[in-house]
Amino acid sequence: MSDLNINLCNNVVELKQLHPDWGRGRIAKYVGCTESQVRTILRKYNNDELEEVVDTSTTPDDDLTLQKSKKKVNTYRRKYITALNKIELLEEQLDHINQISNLFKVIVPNQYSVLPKDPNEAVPIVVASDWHIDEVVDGNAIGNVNEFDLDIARERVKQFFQYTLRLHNMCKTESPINTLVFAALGDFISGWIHEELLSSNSMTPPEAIVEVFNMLSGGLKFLLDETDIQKLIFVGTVGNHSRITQRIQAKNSPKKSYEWPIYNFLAKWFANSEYADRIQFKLPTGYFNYLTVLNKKIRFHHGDGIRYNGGVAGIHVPLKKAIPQWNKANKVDLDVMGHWHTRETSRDYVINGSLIGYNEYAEKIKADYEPPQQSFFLIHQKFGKTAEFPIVLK
Ligand SMILES: [Mn+2]
Repeated sequence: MSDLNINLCNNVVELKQLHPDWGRGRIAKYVGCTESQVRTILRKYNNDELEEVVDTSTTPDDDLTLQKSKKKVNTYRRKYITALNKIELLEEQLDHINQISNLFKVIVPNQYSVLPKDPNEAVPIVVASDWHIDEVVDGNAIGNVNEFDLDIARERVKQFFQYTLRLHNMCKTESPINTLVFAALGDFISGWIHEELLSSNSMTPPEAIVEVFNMLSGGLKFLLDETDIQKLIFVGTVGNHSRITQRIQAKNSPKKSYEWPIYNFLAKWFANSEYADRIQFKLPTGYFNYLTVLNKKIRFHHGDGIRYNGGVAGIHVPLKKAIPQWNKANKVDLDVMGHWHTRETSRDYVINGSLIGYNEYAEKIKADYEPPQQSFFLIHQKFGKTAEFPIVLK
């Protein structure tokens, strides 16, 4: 052991105790000696010959001091290892952060700008039909899902015009609106076509048409007053309920209806008013009434020209058969009708809801329930039929 000093021996032994997995080469490198010196020291230590290397020249006090120093060194060594582990962990975290930063460079949300106001014109079409203002619906008879009389009719008609104005104003914020189409599609009164109506209606048909005239003239005047539309086009068709004949007749049908005088009086009344140059009337000449709106040809009718006997697919199937047949004579882009008291809309047709709402007859024929409502939609220069809103009246 002459060439091995006591400190070297202690360091080698201690290091081996701390790191049993370290090889001789690593220990030698760490303490600054040769591998063969490490082998010699460890062999001696393992053979309990280590006491031979104990330096007897030192005093106990020297040994105590040395022992304390060694403990300190060990403490610092442990701290150093802990610090190294901590650095390793932090480096890993930094690596994660760098990866996320690189990801952010790839995920860049697209930037969009707000469109300027649409330059394309839009024409609102509001559909008024199936008001049945003279009919009385007893709420108790239909589980109180609806009730109807003249007062309720007046309230719903008022709301109908108010909501029409609101929808017009809403649409106008994005697209220019110069024209509004008001489609009056019939059955404004129930009339006396059935005995039960004769005995239960709140008014006679002549009384009722005066009331309808007041409602329509007031409502149209309201729309002209409250908007800056240049042209309000009134398109009229007559309903089956307003007929004056016992059965529906195909010939000259518009002139056999109480709605004929209503529409004609309206046209005359407005022609003699301050609104004359802002409103025009397209009175019915047959079952259909055609109007072209922004290059879209539209066929308006009451809707009783379709036969439907309650199939599960609803009115859609008979309509899909009827429209191509009608189109053979006169091709249109859109059919707009009422009569069925159930608001529907499809690619090539619009069916209006009713103002009277669910009644005893609807219950009897198992019609779909819906709240009283009317239709409002836009014909847009670019998109065609769009922006379809129910005007719900409750
Ligand atoms: Mn009808």
